[in-house]
Amino acid sequence: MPAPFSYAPRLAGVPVLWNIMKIDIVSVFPEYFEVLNLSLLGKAQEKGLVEVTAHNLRDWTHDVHHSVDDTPVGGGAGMVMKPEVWSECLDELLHLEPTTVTYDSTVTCDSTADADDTASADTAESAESATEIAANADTVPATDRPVLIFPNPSAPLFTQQDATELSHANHLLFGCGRYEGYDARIPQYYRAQGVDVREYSIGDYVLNGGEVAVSVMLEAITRLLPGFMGNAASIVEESYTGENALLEHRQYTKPADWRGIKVPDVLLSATTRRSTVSAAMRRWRRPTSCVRTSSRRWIVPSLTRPIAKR
Ligand code: 6GU
Repeated sequence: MPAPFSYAPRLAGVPVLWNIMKIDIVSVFPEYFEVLNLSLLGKAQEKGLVEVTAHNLRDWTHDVHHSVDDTPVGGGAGMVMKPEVWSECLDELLHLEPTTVTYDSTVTCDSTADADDTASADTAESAESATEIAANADTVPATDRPVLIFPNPSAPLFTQQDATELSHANHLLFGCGRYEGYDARIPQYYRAQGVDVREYSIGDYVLNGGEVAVSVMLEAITRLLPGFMGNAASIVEESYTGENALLEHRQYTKPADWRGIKVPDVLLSATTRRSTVSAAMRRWRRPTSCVRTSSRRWIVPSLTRPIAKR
């Protein structure tokens, strides 16, 4: 029976066995990820919380030019990353044998419920149905299966909820696309093999490749691992986390009056000990968070939740 699945951050008192999270990154610029040895993620590697390996996709090529891309079928600008090179690499890292996928080409399906693609029924593009083979596999908690993640500007947005969910996985494998992207059959094939495949965008703008997006996702995921950050409460309280996922209220430190701008009185009078949040403070913070959230995001916060516990 699968373990109960929770979106709660790992730090919220959930008993966790000590697992090293294995992270593989595949890129044509693996040096880019040397930066991960610095700062907190470097410390997390030293502490044995995570093990990050950046691989060079070109190591899986066989031609003299080590080519990883080709011109797009159907025309268009730029180059598309070839499926053969990726599959040799991913098969090795995921310990899979190469197979041929059989599927019903009249049924269309994509894990990201891509309605545009499924609408064009008579094209090879519509043959997303291979994913159906693995449809049930998507209900298994991420923890037990490797998760293969492709950054893609056309994919659904990566959220804090995704970061929390992925922080429970034992093995993450990121595939960084470059050029105009990667052949769409790559995620399709690995879904059909039962791999938990995700495609995410980190925002509505275009980057040159997936490397920056992977760094962003990695930071969001790994800081949720138990023992990664000193202060567990700061993770539970911050923006996008928790039951109502509000943006955080404004923060102040001392002095109470700086260049004529004052800290709100309610916060000064409410301050007791560093870790204590009084009812008065909560009464000020929650409405300010609600106003911020509704004016800056397409989310209408619930005003019905009690503002403060007594
Ligand atoms: Cl995941 N990739 C690229 N190339 N550009 C992006 C992105 C990803 N997310 C936003 N822009």
